[in-house]
Amino acid sequence: MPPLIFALVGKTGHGKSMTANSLSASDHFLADDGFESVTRDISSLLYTVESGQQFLCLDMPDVCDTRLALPERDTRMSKLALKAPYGLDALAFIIRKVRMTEEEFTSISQMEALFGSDVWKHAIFVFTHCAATSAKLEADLAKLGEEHILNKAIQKANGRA
Ligand SMILES: Nc1nc2c(ncn2[C@@H]2O[C@H](COP(=O)(O)OP(=O)(O)O)[C@@H](O)[C@H]2O)c(=O)[nH]1
Ligand SMILES: [Mg+2]
Repeated sequence: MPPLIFALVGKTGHGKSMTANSLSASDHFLADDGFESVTRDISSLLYTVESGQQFLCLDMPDVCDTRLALPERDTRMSKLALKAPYGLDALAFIIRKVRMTEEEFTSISQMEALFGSDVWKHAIFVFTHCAATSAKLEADLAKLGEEHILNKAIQKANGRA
């Protein structure tokens, strides 16, 4: 069975590396609050779960940082193409729940521009810094309203949050 390939995207400090460690049951990915740890490269790890299925996890630097010059954002995306030349099976959007800003929402809409309109078919939304139950998370999302960019994106992703 070929490995399933997925990438973690989202803003720096929102918990991509920590989620990558949890999923792979490793401490391979450097999870840190320190600014120095901010990396421009993709960290990757191939791991096998109990069923024997292999996963290739790609921990991405922020590709939606609007402060970055376009060539740097392109470089980050092209590094992904090198790591996964045949594309991704899934894309996990890591969102720090306690700090959902407008910029965060804008970066969700940018995903379609970066990864194409099919992106939602492969998207999974992961909320970090979220001690609440899933019912509370659902209630908080509902408060944003159906037309909210985040709820529309989750809807397009078939509710995978
Ligand atoms: N309390 C809490 N801390 C988290 C969670 N996810 C990440 N962190 C912490 O937030 C900081 C940034 O996480 P990191 O994975 O490095 O973020 P990245 O820049 O997106 O890779 C680290 O100090 C993590 O330990 C979470 O769900 N809850
Ligand atoms: Mg990281």
